[in-house]
Amino acid sequence: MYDISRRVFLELLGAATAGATMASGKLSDAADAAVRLVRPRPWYEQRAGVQKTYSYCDMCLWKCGIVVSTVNGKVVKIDGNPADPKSNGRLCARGNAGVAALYDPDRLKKPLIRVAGSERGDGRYQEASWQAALDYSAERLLAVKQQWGGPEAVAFFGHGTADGWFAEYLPQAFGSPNTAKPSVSVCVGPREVAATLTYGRAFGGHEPVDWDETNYIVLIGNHIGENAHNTPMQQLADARARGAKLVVVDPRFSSVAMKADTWLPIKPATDTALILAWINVLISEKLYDWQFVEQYTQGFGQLAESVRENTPEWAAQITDLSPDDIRAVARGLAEAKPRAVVVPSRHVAWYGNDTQRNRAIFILNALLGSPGRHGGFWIQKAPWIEEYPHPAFGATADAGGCSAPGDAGGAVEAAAPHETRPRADGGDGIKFMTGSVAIQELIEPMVSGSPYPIKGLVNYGMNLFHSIPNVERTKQAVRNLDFYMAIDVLPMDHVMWADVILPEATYLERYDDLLAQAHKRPYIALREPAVAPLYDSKPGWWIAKELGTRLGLGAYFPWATIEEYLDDRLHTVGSSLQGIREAGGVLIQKGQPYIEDLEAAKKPPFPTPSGKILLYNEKLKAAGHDPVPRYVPVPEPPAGMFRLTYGRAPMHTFAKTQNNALLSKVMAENELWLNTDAAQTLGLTNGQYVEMENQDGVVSAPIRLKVTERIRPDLVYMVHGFGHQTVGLGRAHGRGASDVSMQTRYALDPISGGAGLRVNFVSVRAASVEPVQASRRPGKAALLRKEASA
Ligand code: MGD
Ligand code: MGD
Ligand code: SF4
Repeated sequence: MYDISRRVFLELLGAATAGATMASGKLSDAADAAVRLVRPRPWYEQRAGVQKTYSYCDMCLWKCGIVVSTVNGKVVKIDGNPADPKSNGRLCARGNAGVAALYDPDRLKKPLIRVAGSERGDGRYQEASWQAALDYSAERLLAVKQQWGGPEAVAFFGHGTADGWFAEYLPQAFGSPNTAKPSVSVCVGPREVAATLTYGRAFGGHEPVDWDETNYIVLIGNHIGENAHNTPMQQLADARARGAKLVVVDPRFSSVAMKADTWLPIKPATDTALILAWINVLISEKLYDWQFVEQYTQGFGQLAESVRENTPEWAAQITDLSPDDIRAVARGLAEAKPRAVVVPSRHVAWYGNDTQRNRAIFILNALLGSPGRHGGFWIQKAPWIEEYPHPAFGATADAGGCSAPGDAGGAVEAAAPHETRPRADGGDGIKFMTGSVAIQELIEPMVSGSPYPIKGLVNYGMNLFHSIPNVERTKQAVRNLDFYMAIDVLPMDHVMWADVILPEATYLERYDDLLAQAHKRPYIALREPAVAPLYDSKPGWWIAKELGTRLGLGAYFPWATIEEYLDDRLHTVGSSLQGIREAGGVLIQKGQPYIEDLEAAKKPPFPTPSGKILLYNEKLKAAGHDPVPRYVPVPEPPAGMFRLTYGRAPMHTFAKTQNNALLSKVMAENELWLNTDAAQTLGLTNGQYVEMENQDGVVSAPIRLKVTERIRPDLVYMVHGFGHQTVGLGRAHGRGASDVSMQTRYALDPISGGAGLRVNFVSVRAASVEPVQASRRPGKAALLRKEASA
């Protein structure tokens, strides 16, 4: 079926192509629109009664805008929202596969309470009503608070859209500073601390790289394409199409390295030496942006003195790269400046010295004059929407009485004054990680009781046994808890250790808070349900409100419905729930998108004490750290062992999508990458199952071997997120191996609290046991029967 006749199409196309930009070989927008118009209408749009709902994707944390098509109460298709600045109407594989997350037959379906007398991890549960599960949870959390000296004895972990309720709002209302997300200390934390120590401001989760106008891009690690954040993938592709140069620094010939002009196969853990050598070339050859340096930086003299010896020849010996290649990239960057960026990576918790590596990157960019300039970094602006007004934290918590379920108002009683204990992650020692708590450092107080015991854990959508290093320590910590509660959608390994399991409705079945995004042009996006929650699942906001009310915190949830809450927030930007729907699910802030001219900026864009970029940082010096980054070697793999590294595959998100029916078809298990020569020495062949043994004698599950020239011989590489152990995950169980199970050690970054994960070493040998899934894999017919009966 076609939307318009062939004749109309030809007329339209003729008119459109007349103005087409044929020089570029592309059709004009009008022609492109005409082509789109006459495409056969997809099957799901040919049915009667297709309903469209606006939302944003939750298959990863990037949050692309989507339009969800529903027919007869069933979601049939998810498309990118063309009005959305992040998706631009396009989604990655995972975004498209959201339907299979909604209809996963293995989903958690009812609240569950662990059977009395069973051990954590036994997996023995009884179904409960929401009322019973929430009453019981609140009672146990209040008992922990009472028995262990206050609310700090309860930790709150969270990751995912509704983590604002569980890892920010609720803990603040409850009075616990021990609240953390894995996306900080096991991910981007060192980068953000480095940015603050250099530019006086965090870099920002939605990396403010001006891809649209840059002419020279350097990626360090950052494997865009495998790391499938939709917007940078599109922007990098466009930049390359425009002719921007691309350099990739990676010990592995990654997908993006294949697309690069230059691949620098660096020896792992030596990147700081390379960056210092680039700084050395810019300074010694006087190639830096001296006007920018003079006007916007301080400490140039000390920087120049500090890197004097860090020549390309010096770095070549450390990095295993050639001095000429190192010099060529520095000169290329200089030639393109200020439209040149050395992109700060996202997952940067690598070696425990990660803040200094990231500081070196920010300093290098400052020498190129790229911060706040076209083709460099733009300066993020906060979105213009206001928070929902709530009582001051700490003022309204009652002494622990439970309110009736659904009592939105809750009783506001006088707060019993409480001596707040400082956060338990050793935050005092990690001086510069202000605000965020190091998640892996909160495990220790659960094990040792020091500096004080943490005895309760509320976990919203955080993969406790797949995202934090030293899983055995985490299991020991969970065994020691008085109460552990998991709010999740799947029976993940850690979920099956909880005392209470609460099934959340998936993102396609619920409202969530508005996405208020500091983007190049700040914008607000709506998530609303496309279908009603399946089974007996409930949205996160509802669970937070009901639990909060039972904890005596009802005053913090004064709104009766989520629609009322969203509507009120939208009124602060002159819109409403209906208004944002009518606007296509997205409101984009009007006006100047970002600071174009640093000199015209009203406030100094670098809010350090002096208003200047700190090439030399006095505070670091005072705290006993290097004021200018220095290369510090980290331990090398012992003979016969390899450094264990890991990364992303475009069709999976962390450890949460391996059970997805569509995505597991594309990639059912991970592989271990090993260099061809190393494999030959070990007598191992491509495709066979192998196992790893790490420096502490821990042996991995069997994993298929990928023998390849695309990796240096001193490391192995695997995709993170496989090796699930719970049988409740019908597709993911027993598939591949888990990187985190081999990460029995991590290197704590003393500046940022980051957990460097690439400090584990493994030997590789033929697998001694059969892969579980291969030996019990059901036939296709059995799988179909299972799905049909679910
Ligand atoms: P990195 O760890 O920096 O991750 O993605 P990135 O920030 O890109 O990059 C992994 C790369 O580093 C690999 O290519 C590896 O070979 C290389 N590498 C290993 N050791 C070294 C070294 O010593 N030096 C150098 N230069 N390179 C090294 C993470 C990012 O991905 C994050 S943080 C999130 S939150 C998103 N998660 C995610 C996902 O789960 N799935 C998909 N498909 N995409 C994702 N995108 C994001
Ligand atoms: P996921 O595996 O995505 O990782 O850490 P996590 O966010 O903990 O776990 C998400 C959890 O949320 C799963 O239990 C999933 O079932 C659940 N979930 C999914 N959808 C929903 C929902 O709608 N509601 C609720 N309530 N739950 C839901 C990621 C973190 O891990 C990050 S950001 C990085 S960059 C690090 N990466 C990384 C690595 O690459 N290797 C190792 N070894 N560790 C790592 N840790 C860090
Ligand atoms: Fe969804 Fe992909 Fe966008 Fe992530 S990058 S939000 S998975 S479409």
